[in-house]
Amino acid sequence: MKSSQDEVHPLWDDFCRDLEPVSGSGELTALKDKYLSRSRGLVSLELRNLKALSPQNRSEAGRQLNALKARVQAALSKRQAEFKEREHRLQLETEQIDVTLPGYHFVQGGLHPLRQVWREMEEISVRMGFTVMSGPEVESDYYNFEALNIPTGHPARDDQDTLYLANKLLLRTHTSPVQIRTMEKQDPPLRIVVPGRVYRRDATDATHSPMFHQMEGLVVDEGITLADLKGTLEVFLKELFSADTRVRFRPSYFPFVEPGAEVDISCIFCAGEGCRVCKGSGWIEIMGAGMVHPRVFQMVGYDSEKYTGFAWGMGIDRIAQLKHQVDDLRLFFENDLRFLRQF
Ligand code: 2NL
Repeated sequence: MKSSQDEVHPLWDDFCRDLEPVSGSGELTALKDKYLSRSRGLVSLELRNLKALSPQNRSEAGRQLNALKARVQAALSKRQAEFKEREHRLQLETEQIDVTLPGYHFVQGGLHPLRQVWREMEEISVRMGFTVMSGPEVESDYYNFEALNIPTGHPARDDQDTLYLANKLLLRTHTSPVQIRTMEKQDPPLRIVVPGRVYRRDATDATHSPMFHQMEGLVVDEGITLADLKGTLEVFLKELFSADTRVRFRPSYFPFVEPGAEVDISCIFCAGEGCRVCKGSGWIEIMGAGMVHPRVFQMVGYDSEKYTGFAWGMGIDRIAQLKHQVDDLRLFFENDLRFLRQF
C-alpha cells in the first residue's frame, strides 16, 4: 500500500486545473479565495470536516490536508512571482531609455557688450563708495531741464533735440533728472552714480542713435572741491581703462555746473603718440564734468552756501566703442549674433 503521505488529495487536481488558465493577479486572488478563504475556501471546509472523522483517520487526513494546503500556497506564490517578473520585464521593455541619444543643446546666453561695460562701470563706482540709482525714462520738463538750470529758451534746449510725448512729457535726454529726484529726497552727503537709457531726436548713423546709454555721477558734501572731482575721475578712469592712463581737464560749459570741464584720457591705442583714433592729438574726449551750479542746489532745497559738489556724465556706448574698437555704433543695436558672439 502506498504511504498516505504520497497520496495527493483529490482537490489538488481540481486546483491545478483551475490554476492553469489564470493569467493575472486578480484572477489569482480569486483562486486563492476559492481554496484557502477561511470561511468559504474548499481546503478550509475539508479541514473543518475533520472533526467528523474517527481519531485514527483524522490524523492521517489532517496530514494530507495540511500538505495540500502547503502545496496550494506554494503554487500560488510561484505563479504570483511569475506575474511580478513578467510585469517587471514588460516595464523594462516599454520604459527603455536610450542613453546613447544625444542630449538637449542648451544655448548659453551672455551679457550684451553694452551691459558688460555698464556693469563694469557700476562695479568700479561701488568699490569707490558710490550708490547706484535709477529713475524714470519718461520725464517732465522740470526734471529734465528746469531743475538743471536750463530754462525755456536756453540754447541748451535746442542742442538737446528732445523727443516729446503727449501731456508735456518727454523722454529724458540725460540721467540728471534722477540726481535731482534723489537730492529732493535725500540730504547730503550724497555719492551716487546713475546709469541708464537716454533719448535724443537724432537720425541713426555710425555715431548717433535715438536711444543710447549714459552714466552720470554726483557727489555732494561740505567742502567738496575741484580737486576732489579731478582725483575721483582720475581714479575711476584708470580703473576703467588702465593704470597708466593719463587724464586732463579742459574748461567747458554746461548750464548745470560752474566751472565745467571736458575730460580727456591719453589715447588708449597709441598711448598719446598720435594715431587715427585720437586724430593725431594723443587724447580722447571721454566725459563732461564740473562743480554743481549753486542754482541746481537751490532748486532742490540744498543750502548752496553750506554744500558744494561735483558731477559728471559719460556715454556708455562710446566707452564700449573705444574699449572694443567698434567704429559703428549701430552694431550694438542691430544685435546680429555674429557680432554679439565676439564678446
Ligand atoms: C556729458 C556731460 C555732464 C553733469 C553731466 C550734472 C547733473 C546734475 C547736476 C550737475 Cl543733477 N551736473 N551732470 C555735469 C557735467 C557734465 O555730462 O558730456 N555727458 C555725456
